[in-house]
Amino acid sequence: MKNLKVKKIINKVINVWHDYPVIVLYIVGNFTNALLLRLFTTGRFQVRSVFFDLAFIMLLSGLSFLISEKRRNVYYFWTTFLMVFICVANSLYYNYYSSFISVSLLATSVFVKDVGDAVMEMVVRPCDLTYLWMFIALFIVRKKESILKADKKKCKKKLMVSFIAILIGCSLPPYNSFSRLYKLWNRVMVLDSWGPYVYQVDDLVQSLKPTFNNIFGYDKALKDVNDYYIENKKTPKANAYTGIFEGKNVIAIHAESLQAFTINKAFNGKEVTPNLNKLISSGMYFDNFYAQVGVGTSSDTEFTYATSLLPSNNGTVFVNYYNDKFVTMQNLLNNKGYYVFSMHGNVGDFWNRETMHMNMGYDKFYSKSSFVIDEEYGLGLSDESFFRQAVPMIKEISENNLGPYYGTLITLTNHTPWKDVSEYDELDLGIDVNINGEVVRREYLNDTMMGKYLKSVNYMDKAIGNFINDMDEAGLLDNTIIIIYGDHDARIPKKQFDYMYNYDPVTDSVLTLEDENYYEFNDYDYELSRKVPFIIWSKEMKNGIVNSTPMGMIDVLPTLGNMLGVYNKYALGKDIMAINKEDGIIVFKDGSYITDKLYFNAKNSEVYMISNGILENDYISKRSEYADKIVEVSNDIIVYDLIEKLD
Ligand code: GP9
Ligand code: MN
Repeated sequence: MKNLKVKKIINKVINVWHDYPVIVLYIVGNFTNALLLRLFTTGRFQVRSVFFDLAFIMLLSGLSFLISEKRRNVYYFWTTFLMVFICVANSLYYNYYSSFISVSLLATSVFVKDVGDAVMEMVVRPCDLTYLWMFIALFIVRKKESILKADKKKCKKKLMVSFIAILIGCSLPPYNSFSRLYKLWNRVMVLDSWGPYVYQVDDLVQSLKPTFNNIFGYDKALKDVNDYYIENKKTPKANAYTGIFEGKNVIAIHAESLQAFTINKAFNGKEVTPNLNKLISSGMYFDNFYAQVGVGTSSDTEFTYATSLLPSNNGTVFVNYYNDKFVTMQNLLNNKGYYVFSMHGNVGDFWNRETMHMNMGYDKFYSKSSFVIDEEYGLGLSDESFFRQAVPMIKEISENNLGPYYGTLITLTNHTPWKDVSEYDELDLGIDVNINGEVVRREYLNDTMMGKYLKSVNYMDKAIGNFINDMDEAGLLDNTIIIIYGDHDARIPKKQFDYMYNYDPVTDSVLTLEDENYYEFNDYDYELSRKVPFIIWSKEMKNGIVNSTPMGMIDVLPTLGNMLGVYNKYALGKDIMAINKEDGIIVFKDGSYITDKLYFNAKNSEVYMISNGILENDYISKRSEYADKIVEVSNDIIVYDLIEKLD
């Protein structure tokens, strides 16, 4: 009896497959691809999200019955094309960024294209292309479909299944996923609980939001942000650092991909960053400092540094919101009589800088066309030539202006993939090891990605060192302070760190967990190693100060601004000189944060302890709430262009 029933079901399935292979393949194939995407990215499966995949595909297949049978295969092809595209793009993107792709990236893709070869080198894995099997399968079965007339009944049936799948999905945990779907700060969590297809539709809607912002949410955002500033009203309080640099010239060096672990690091007795180390030994060094970027990388850091707001979650400020009004370091200083300029050896429209720098309050942007291109590495003019040519230009600026100047010098050569490094490499990262009285050469880091990066940092350090000497010789350092910040981490894969820390030259192998000298560098150590340096230096400074308060790019304007005598009442960061170590917090765009005690990873809702000690009961909840608010207020200000509309 039981056997008969099973047989019947199997026969039915075979019949359905036999009669309607295209629809069956369409449903099963696209569903399988969504599962594969999870397998090749996060490796996590939330049961509820699987129901949303099903609901999405059933909805699309239901709608196909409203189309005449002649056109239906075209419909299946194009909707499958979109779903496969979603899987491939997200699979590739996740491997590089540990997050999922946004439609708003299309607007910034022109910049990603220029740095694309680096991306391609690192990310294409065979598994990222497995989703393409769907096209082959569809091609094979495409003509075998039984004729199904446009049929409203069939459409209704499929929509019903879709509706039931949505109901089941919604009844399963986690229950706070609606607010995640709405805010979309944490893309990984949204995909975890809603599946890739719903995630991408959500992302599309959120990316179009700025276009419709007058219809949706504007009033609420304005009220929320106004309330925030009323509740958190800050009045500037003077401290020991207030105005110490008032009236001084400032040169801020935006150091491409400079990570803090390179500082004070040496190989074969040679420091990677001898010049920066020297500046640190007499200046101020913030050694617990992080960039807070999103997809806008370099440009996001420029934005956060200048405004003390976090970058947007919907698109990139420089590309999508270049018309917005912001209070910036540049326009505050401009109002104080500073001449404010920027210099960069790449084309002016990269990251839309030409337009955005004017909006930020720069008087002039000297881009690639202002320089003689006598040496090119990677994306443009070499750092050495860039800095060499910058000195006479700064000299001219200082002579032509009565007031002080503020200049941002954006470096370029240390951009991934450090392809030309062999042309300027001066650092030997090999090891000579003595084995049984014989000297054996181990190449160690020389030909690795990490090695190329370290050599490239060493080159940038040399270019900065030469620049400071040239500035001094030109008499330009006497009334000038130098700021140096790493703009974001270099995205070197974790494996490269494991190798660097655990290579054993004697055995020419990499230590494993079982070895007593094994240096453990787990996923969270890797996250925490994304630190970048922040240095303030002037010729007069003699005794170095190291400040280890947790500090983000968002804190630069309140901290440095206080020293320069400017104040932005909309700043969301803190003056690091005015707070205790335990009050420092670095909030990232997805709601994750770092304090002196712990790292809270919002993607996984996990806590990684940095220091020992007992936490108050509400330590996490309080800070998570604070982090969410900072992300939300920043995003609202940007998306709804609120600065000039606040009370
Ligand atoms: C390009 C440079 C690099 O001009 O600033 O930008 P990034 O890829 O680091 O965002
Ligand atoms: Mn950069």
